[in-house]
Amino acid sequence: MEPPKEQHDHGPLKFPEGFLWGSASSAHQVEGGNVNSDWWEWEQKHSEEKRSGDATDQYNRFEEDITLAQNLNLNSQRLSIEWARIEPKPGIYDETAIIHYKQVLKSLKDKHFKVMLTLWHFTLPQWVSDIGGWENPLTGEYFVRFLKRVVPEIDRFVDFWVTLNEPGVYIFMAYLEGVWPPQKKSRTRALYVLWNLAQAHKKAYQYLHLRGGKPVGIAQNLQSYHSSHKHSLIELFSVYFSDIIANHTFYNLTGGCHDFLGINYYFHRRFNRNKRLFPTIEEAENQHREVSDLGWEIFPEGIFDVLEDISNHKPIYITECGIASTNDDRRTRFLIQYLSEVYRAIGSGVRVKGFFYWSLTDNFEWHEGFAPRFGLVEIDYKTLKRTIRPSAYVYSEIAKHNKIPHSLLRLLGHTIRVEEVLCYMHDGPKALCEHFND
Ligand code: IFM
Repeated sequence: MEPPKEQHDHGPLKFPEGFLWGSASSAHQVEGGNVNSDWWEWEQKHSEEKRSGDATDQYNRFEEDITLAQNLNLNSQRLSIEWARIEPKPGIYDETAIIHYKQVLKSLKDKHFKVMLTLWHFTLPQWVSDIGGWENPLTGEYFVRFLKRVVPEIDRFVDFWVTLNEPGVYIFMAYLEGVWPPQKKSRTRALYVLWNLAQAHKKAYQYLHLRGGKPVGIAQNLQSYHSSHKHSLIELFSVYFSDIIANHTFYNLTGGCHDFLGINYYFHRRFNRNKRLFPTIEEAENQHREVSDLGWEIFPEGIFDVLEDISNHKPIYITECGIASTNDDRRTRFLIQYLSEVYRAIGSGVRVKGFFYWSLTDNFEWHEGFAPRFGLVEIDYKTLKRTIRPSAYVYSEIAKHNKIPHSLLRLLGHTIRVEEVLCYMHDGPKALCEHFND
């Protein structure tokens, strides 16, 4: 009897027509010189390495960075404008800053990028922080006043609005961990801030949605949760409860005010009871799991899980996903693995429409300073010279062809070396196979 034929799926992972391939950044992390913000104030009280200073000087080098993104075949960009720059004093707007952002956005549109613009990405003008920041319900009013001043000037250059970036992470870092400004550790304040951010989003949504018909959403950090292999009831309960609190609360407070779901994916958490009364989250590093330079577990299946879980028939954009690593082979593997999982989610019916790698260049990683290297493009902080990392070419090829070649996936069983991937991309699978047979 003939043995059954082995089934092989040798096709490439072809993404839907019009898929957005981009990178994401935020103003404070790249621009430099954001002197009227609460973060700047915070940084001056910390050591040199924790100060954003000139950052990557993107404020002056935006043309160079936009050209880099264009040369890497990206068709979209997510960036933010800086409230503290535009409204450095209450009700006083800096025309030069507005003109600057118009130039940046126009340059993107001239090069045919789809533009996703974030309106608040963690930083506040110092004067807003002085009146209590997001603890004060007036901040939401001021935020919308700021939008009413700036949006009419720029909306012709924008395709998607992101009102708020990662409200949950902000609340956690600033009000529960007490690490980020205003460094207030208080659950009550955290709840006020949550409520005020939700109200601010709703008001901003109504204003933006009604005026231009461009889709409006938030960028929400979603975490994937699992229990340890023992699956005790209390572990399963922790998974369920954490998912509701971390992933769904903000959506529950702002239901109906999202034209799309923006998902930032970085974290996988595993609960383990391990003879204790209550389970705790395992440190991935101690479990010998692969982690980034920040100790964050590399868990590609997690992005599939959160996409499946959140999917509600609205279009979804991965507004951020990236890895801090000085090992570019690891970044290459990360990209192929995570994008394969995004593809799998699309195949199972989730409407993912785009992927924005965090980030185009290395940048200022908040209280971690400049050490974490997220960039497709390396920054030499002494000279501010940009150097394209090899992994960027892999991403670029995927973006250009709108697909992951199947033979790239075969590499996942091996220790990926980015040179081999590039050799494959330029000379075809034969060259790569030969390489492996060496
Ligand atoms: O750098 C941050 C960004 O500001 C928000 N999302 C996560 C990124 C990496 O930590």
